[in-house]
Amino acid sequence: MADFKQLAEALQTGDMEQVKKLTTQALSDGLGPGQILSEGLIAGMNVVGVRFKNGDMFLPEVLVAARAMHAGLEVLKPRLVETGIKPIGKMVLGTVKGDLHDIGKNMVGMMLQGAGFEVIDIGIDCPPEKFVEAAGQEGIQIVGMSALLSTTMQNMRLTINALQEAGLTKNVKTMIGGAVVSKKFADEIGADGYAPDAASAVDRARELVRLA
Ligand code: B1M
Repeated sequence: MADFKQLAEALQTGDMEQVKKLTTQALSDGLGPGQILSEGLIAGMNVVGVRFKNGDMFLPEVLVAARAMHAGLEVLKPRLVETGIKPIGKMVLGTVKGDLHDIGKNMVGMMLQGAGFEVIDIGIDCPPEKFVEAAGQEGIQIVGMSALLSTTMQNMRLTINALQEAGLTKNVKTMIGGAVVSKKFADEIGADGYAPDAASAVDRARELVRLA
């Protein structure tokens, strides 16, 4: 019989093969994909998020755990689609114009997906109009922006202005993050949320979905 504790532990240690095996086994034992997702994969990823936030786990380990999470999600995906489990929120995520850094953004995206969000990743070096186009899609509740350079952080302001001009900020909340930005900067440019790391980004996104 599938063991969720074992699955969550395999995820935390980034054992991709074991995660795939235990996820497949759980499905063939007749367990629901939603339960496997929440009690196995997300439970494991939540621990990773907390340990990373507390400094007990480092970036390479988080990336390996995130890769294992993806492997498990790939196994579950067809069954999740069949059962029609609704994502808890839908968001767009990208690195702003002029900025090519994406490691942090990808981590944030994976953590959000792990927490049950549908994430539309629009990539790096995204001009405001690309964010506007993506944010106009059906059901988008949050637009997430990442920036790592002091020269590109101002493009977050331009993106928020563009979203406002397009009339999208009534229904869509904005969230920013990245090493160069802060809560103070978020307030200054009118962003609805700021998160200093991937685990906090999940908490903030949960709050923003309630407001959207
Ligand atoms: Co660049 N780089 N880089 N770089 N790079 C930094 C950012 C820098 C601090 C290094 C330094 O000088 N000490 C510096 C920026 C200085 C500044 O502006 N204040 C810098 C520079 C100057 C540059 C270039 C200009 C260098 C050059 O060419 N002269 C150039 C610019 C290219 C461009 O973007 N146009 C450049 C290029 C690169 C590489 C391509 C070589 C590579 C990026 C590879 C890639 O991303 N695919 C790179 C890297 C790797 C770094 C460092 C070493 C590491 C960044 C990283 O991935 N951190 C970085 C120095 C450093 O940070 N120690 C540096 C790990 C990652 C997990 O953290 O991205 O902060 P982070 O994400 C965190 C949080 O910030 C938060 O959650 C994440 C997980 O906890 N977060 C969000 C991020 N996005 C979020 C969004 C959210 C919420 C939270 O909501 C939507």
